[in-house]
Amino acid sequence: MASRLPLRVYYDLLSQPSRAVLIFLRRTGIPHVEKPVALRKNEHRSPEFTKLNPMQKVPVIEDNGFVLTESVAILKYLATKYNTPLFWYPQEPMKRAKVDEYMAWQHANVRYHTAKVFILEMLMPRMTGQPVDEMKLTKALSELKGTLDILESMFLKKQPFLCGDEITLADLLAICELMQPLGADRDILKDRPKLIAWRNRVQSALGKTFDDVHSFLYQLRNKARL
Ligand SMILES: N[C@@H](CCC(=O)N[C@@H](CS)C(=O)NCC(=O)O)C(=O)O
Repeated sequence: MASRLPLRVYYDLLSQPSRAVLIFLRRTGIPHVEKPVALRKNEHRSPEFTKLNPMQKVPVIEDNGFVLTESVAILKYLATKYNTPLFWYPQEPMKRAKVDEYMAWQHANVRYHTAKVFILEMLMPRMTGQPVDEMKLTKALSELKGTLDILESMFLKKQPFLCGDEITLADLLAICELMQPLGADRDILKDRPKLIAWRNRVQSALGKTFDDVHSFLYQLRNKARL
């Protein structure tokens, strides 16, 4: 019988969707091998990695020869293939549809707006040596406000997690995006008690894995404080 290769995950800890996939793998105990790909060293542009993912992005998984990109597809695949506890990605059609609804929405909303703030406040000044463009940052923060309002008024209107009473893949993807501006010491949930309470619930559901996977982001935050 042909031997099965262990599942490999290619990731960078500064990549929000990578962190979501890594947390899921560690938290659910799916056996895997972790392969860091340092974006800041351009390792994602190496011929070897480009062969694996011509889009030159992380995360990627390789499961016994099956290569998959895109965090949402990866998380759904892992939950289904490895029979993880049902609360992550429920089978009941309406519950599942609500998780899918969030995951379809988040790319152009939560991800887009939080990443923009992080890029303007942290990445651009580092890459160009120029100070933060305050006008652009103010605009990005005001656009982000609308997205945070929707999280509170729609997704968390009458339930503890984004899609119901238990944590799902939606919460996992969301928390990793919402944490990103913290790298520049900006807590975008500050002054939003409803979202802070949700973050606390998600963090305690994820346990130590959450802080482990965010360790690099915390280091950046600490440097930004100096
Ligand atoms: N839609 C993709 C996004 C992947 C993505 O944009 N990854 C970024 C890091 S967060 C990346 O690898 N960027 C490298 C580049 O674009 O050069 C997903 O959800 O997995």
